[in-house]
Amino acid sequence: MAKILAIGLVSIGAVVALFVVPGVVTDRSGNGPSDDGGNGDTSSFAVPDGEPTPVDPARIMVTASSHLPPANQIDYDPANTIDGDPGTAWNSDAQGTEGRGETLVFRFAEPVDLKVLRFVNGYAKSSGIFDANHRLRDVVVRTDQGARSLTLLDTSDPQEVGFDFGLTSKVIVEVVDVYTGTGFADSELTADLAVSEIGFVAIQR
Ligand SMILES: [Ca+2]
Repeated sequence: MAKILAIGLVSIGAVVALFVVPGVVTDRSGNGPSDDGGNGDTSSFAVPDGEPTPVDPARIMVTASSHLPPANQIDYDPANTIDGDPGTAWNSDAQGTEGRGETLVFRFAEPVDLKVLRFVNGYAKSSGIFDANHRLRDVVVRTDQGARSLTLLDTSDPQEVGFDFGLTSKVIVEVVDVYTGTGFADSELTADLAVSEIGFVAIQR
């Protein structure tokens, strides 16, 4: 069953994704629409027509369950996930969890018909920093239409998943499991969960 769902996902991705990176994400849930996607009321919005295009980061507000305080003139704000720069990242301020249970919430200025999620996983600033920090592994993506479980690849290369996520005013990324970083030897720096970029391709008004 899982294999069939994964194949279905790839097929859909090939249709809707503009820049498909093959073999990106495994969909393990196949959950259909459910009522656990939050309280967004999109009933008054018609599904927009047209081609999927990247959602302008200026029309996204992002928050996180935690983030590291700035240090050495580097900040770790969740907004770093939508600044288009793989050299900046959100880092969780996870204590003993390696980032499991953390959430990122992206709210759109108006609902979009979401087709593709793009990720630059980990702290992609350099291979050493990427390896040292934790990376997303298993996540649950919640929209106004329901929830889906995804497994990301352990790479700093861009990866994406195409799927008909539906009309939604927000995306919540819940961290279920991580690829554990090696940490920083001979340093007081701590390893944290890092995500450099998350992008959204959608049919928009
Ligand atoms: Ca960034």
